[in-house]
Amino acid sequence: MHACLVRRVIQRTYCQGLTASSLPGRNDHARDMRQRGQSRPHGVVQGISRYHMSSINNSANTDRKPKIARGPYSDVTDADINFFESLIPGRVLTNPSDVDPYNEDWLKTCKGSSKVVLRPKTTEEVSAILSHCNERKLAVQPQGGNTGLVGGGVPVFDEVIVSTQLMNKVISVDDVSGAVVCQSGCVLETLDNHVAEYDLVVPLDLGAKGSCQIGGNISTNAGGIRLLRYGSLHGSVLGLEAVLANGKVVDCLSSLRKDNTGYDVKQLFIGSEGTLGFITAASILCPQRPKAVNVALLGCESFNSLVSVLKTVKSEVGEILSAFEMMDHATMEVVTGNLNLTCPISNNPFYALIETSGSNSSHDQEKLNAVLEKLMDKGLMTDGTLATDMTKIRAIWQLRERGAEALMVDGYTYKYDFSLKLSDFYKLVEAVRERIGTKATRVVGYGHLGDGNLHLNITSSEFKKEILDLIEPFVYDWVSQHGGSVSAEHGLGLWKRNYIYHTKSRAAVDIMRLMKQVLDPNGILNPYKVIPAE
Ligand code: FAD
Ligand code: 2HG
Ligand code: ZN
Repeated sequence: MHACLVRRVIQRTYCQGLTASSLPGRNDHARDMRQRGQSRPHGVVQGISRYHMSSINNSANTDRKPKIARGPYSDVTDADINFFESLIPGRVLTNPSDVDPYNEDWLKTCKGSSKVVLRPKTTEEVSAILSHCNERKLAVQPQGGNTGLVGGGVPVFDEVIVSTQLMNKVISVDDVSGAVVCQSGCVLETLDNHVAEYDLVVPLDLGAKGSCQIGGNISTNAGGIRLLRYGSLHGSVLGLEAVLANGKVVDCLSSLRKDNTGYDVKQLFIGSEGTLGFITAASILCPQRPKAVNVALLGCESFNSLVSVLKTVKSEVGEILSAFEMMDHATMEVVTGNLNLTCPISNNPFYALIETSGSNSSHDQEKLNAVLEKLMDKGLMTDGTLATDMTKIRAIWQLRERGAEALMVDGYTYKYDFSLKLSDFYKLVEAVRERIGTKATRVVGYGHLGDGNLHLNITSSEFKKEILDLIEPFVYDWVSQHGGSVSAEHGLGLWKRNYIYHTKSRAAVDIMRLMKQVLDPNGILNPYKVIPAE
């Protein structure tokens, strides 16, 4: 039986009909389509938003909103609007229908009531805006692509929204060092398409790439599917320019690989979710774009087999491994059921999505095939397919990347993002499933297995307090007791800030408060987020 399955894997590989030369990378598809005049080839998120707006809930679920008192901030006056209009003429939105989309998060779990959106184009404009807001004590909501999943990118009350939407210039590309300098509002996918022209790749990739912006990515220290290969943005960001709450510009926009002149100040802004400064530009170290990409989708009978697959794959093809993702059966059900996607292999309790990126396609395929054969022989996988052509690679990736979108079709999503030891990873999903029983529509587990990052999601037709109470604080306590993190990659935002102590020590949070006090003494930047309530 195993030999037969191995043959199937190999057959599928060779059925793709690709020659050993020039196998396209996943994002080369984007470039090909752009060259054919389609500007947003797989801008998944914008597509999702439109679909979601028209066919699912149309407004944020406010039942869940934590009870927070508005801070001691001023109200926006006509004089403020006039000031902004004189500063950035034609780029001040006040019409409620224009402002509305900026008030609500992608998940439709929170909605603010801001009356104004400012769309600066330059660092100087951001500086003048913040300086004015600081003097007037107006609260500010920094916003990028508004794809954040923790309620951190939208106002809680009437914060002035400062959007980086129009700050989308690429400043320079050094194709030898790989240093790419750009404004913070560059959309991740657009930036990646741009650097592809220089045979470079942005070392970050995620399902929201069609909408999220590099400034938002850096502010959340987004992880995504390539962290396994290229590490976190704390390493890939070479330099940053940020504007402090008082309008002062902090220029750390270096493109040097090595710079040990004192504290690495830029790190403060990476992952601080807009609470310490407003990022206006970044220098990112972009590696050489891989020439050969292969993707395998495997089915496994147990979570333990999945972990053994990871171990084997790391040891056999670790040098070309670029992603190792997992999905459980419930995830496959939701993406195939709610989005009409097709799974190319038989039903299994667990699935592994393995991507390799290298420079020699026939060599990589040979190595990957050899591993798959080994996994079959050991009985660690029951079925699998290997894709080398772009269409099939895309189709397989969609099964994993469109999980968040598929869940939204159910109605309401309770979304969690944990770091856990692999020995605990899936036990939490099972514990939650048992606890919730039939009260929820589904409990699913997927994530970046190679990084120990579990995405646990529960859905119901609408928000139900009864379900939330079964989930929280249970999941946070469980993760804390098992030495995990309550936010692996999405940040704390509004929803998770009060669970910070489940992962961070009091002393560490005290330092966070001190840093906030020093850099933003009036607390105007992204209030009510990240730092826990006193
Ligand atoms: P926003 O949502 O606009 O903002 C996020 C936070 O950053 C807010 O706190 C905001 O105030 C702050 N901010 C934004 N811009 C600036 C700035 N210029 N200066 C200072 N602060 C700023 N996340 C992952 O980590 N990994 C994934 O794999 C992943 N996949 C996703 C898939 C989907 C379908 C979706 C919808 C989201 C996904 N996310 C993922 C979450 C989200 O895309 C990331 O957090 C992303 O980095 C947010 O970028 P954004 O531009 O949309 O930021
Ligand atoms: C992903 O990895 C994103 O797909 C979203 O981080 C996670 O939907 C989620 O819970
Ligand atoms: Zn993720």
